[in-house]
Amino acid sequence: MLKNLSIIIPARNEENNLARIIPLIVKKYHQHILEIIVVDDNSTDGTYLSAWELKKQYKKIKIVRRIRNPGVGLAIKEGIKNLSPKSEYVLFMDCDFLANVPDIANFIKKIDGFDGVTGSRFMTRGSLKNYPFIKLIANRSFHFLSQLIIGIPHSDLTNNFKLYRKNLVDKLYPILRSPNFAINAELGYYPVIAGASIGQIPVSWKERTRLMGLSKFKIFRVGPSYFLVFLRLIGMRLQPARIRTIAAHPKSDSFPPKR
Ligand SMILES: Nc1nc2c(ncn2[C@@H]2O[C@H](COP(=O)(O)OP(=O)(O)OP(=O)(O)O)[C@@H](O)[C@H]2O)c(=O)[nH]1
Ligand SMILES: [Mg+2]
Repeated sequence: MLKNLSIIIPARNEENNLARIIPLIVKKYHQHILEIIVVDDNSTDGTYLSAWELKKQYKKIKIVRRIRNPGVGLAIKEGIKNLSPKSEYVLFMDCDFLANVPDIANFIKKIDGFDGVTGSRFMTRGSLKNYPFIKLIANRSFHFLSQLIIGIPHSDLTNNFKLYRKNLVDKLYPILRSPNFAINAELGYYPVIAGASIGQIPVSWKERTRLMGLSKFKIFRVGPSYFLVFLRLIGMRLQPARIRTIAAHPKSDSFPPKR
């Protein structure tokens, strides 16, 4: 059975979603979970207090609070930095993935034989409900161009729903640069370009409702960061040795990870 699973959840103004998603996750997966790392970014609602309330009941919660420079990329990096040395697997997911909690079982089933598994909304049996049109165009263009220019066939690497072996996460950590949502593209694409084996499972995606709070994703603000990631990907493809060198981690000497 898969054990020592760490879950990293970035949370900014997610008071209500956090209080709903944590009990759902713990109820179904407690035997796999080592820790749930909630990274709050100086939320202006009760997210931080809500996390502490939850911790009274669910001891495996680890709360990380960032005070300055909010940014989901910085928050995810902070989450990685706080992983327990016992951790063997890391699940990345958003606070509003309430309907996706059952998918975690499919990630766990699939990871055997892979370095990581990503959740795809665009493969057969994956689905999207009310996905904003502009986001759809941007997402599909990114994947189309990365397939055309860089030769990466995966259908959805930018979704923050991924289960990776900790070994792989350790190697990625030093090369993650985006302070914002573009970190999701870095986390998805770098392992593939570096030659790690990444499986996909279909997942669904539902636009958050008003009751679930406001979206923090602002496409025009983060667009340039995705473009930078794309340029970095081209650089890595042209000089494959670069990612191997960059990805070298003091604790390990090879990439992709040995199992
Ligand atoms: N810690 C931290 N978390 C953030 C920040 N911005 C967003 N998040 C979290 O990142 C996750 C994704 O943010 P969302 O607003 O759901 O963005 P999205 O999924 O692209 O778009 P919608 O679902 O339509 O809102 C959620 O768990 C947010 O709470 C931030 O600045 N800091
Ligand atoms: Mg969301």
